Amino acid sequence: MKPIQLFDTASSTYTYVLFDPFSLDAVIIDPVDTQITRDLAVLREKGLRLVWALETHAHADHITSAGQLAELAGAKTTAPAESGISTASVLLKDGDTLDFGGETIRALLTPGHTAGSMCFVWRDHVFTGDTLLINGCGRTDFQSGSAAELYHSLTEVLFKLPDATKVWPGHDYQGKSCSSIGREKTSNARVAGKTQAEFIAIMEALHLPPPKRMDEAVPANLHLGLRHDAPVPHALVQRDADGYAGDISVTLAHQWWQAGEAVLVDVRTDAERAWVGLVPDAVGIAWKQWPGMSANNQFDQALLAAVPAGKKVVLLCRSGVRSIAAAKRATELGLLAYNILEGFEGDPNDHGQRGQRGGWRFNGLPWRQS
Ligand SMILES: N[C@@H](CCC(=O)N[C@@H](CS)C(=O)NCC(=O)O)C(=O)O
Ligand SMILES: [Fe+2]
Repeated sequence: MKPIQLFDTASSTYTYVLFDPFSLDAVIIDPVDTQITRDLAVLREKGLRLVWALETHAHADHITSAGQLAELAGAKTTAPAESGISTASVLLKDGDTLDFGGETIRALLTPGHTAGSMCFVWRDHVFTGDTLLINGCGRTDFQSGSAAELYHSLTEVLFKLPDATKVWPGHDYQGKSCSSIGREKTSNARVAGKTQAEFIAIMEALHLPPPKRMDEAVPANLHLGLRHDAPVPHALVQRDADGYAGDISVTLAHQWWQAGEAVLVDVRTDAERAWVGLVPDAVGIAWKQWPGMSANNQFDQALLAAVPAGKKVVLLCRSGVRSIAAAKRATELGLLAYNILEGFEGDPNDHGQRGQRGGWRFNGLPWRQS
């Protein structure tokens, strides 16, 4: 089993996709915002379900797409607890594990490039972020970097892995793609055979120019690439006077769903859902599937059965017409009901956290393959 290695030429960043061949549950490591279409296409082509989006650290040279992947592909996000990335669903500590299907990833805390940097071990592979590069290592001159700590992380943590462990770096600036612990231990120009003092001297003498996009990238990455500072039009418009609780954006719906606060209900017909696909994580309960059906009793029963007490219900359809009618009905039934703005086709004017995207689609790709 090998990881899928993907490269972003603008930032020389490697992104990795790992998957369990049986369940097709997948993980992505260090995704790049400008490559999200490529990454979603890879997932779709292979029929993978993205379970986790992992960050090795808060990057200084490019912006992550982890936040967007959470919204679009339904992934849960993780980041090192000490990375300062506050919005990840799970903050990892040294030795924590993450499961995807029958596979497990183990997090190793490897400070040095940044204070919170982590590497991830999967089978006989290690994803080293910017801690260990091929014949190099991450710089240590910003983001709480420390050459002394990096020396320890390299020699006492990574080099203690079996020599045959394959090394998959977060960047390569010379066209190299994979190495091994054994090879780096014996031939890495910065660290092999060096004392800690020699290593620190090498790092201090690098005098690298700052990454070009640093000022923009670091603050964005602390929010997983989502622009929390930007206004989010239509995030929640109260509609109590109209007979239901409110209209909400897809972003907010997704947040509520991730937090376990709301049930998503897709009220399109079975035929529509079969054609376009069920919105992932939504329950399909068609609104007036059979015209003339008296009192739509079947809808009422199914809806009440789907929404546990204390949870909100968020309704969606193709264009936002039926979901409003359904939200009003749900309110009559005693539920706290919201409508998703513009429905499945999306709101092209929602330029909030979701940037240029609209609704459940991004560049024509569904929010997530179900
Ligand atoms: N030239 C690149 C900066 C590259 C850079 O500084 N990369 C960091 C990783 S975020 C590093 O640690 N590089 C190590 C090195 O170049 O030896 C840019 O402007 O984005
Ligand atoms: Fe970095």
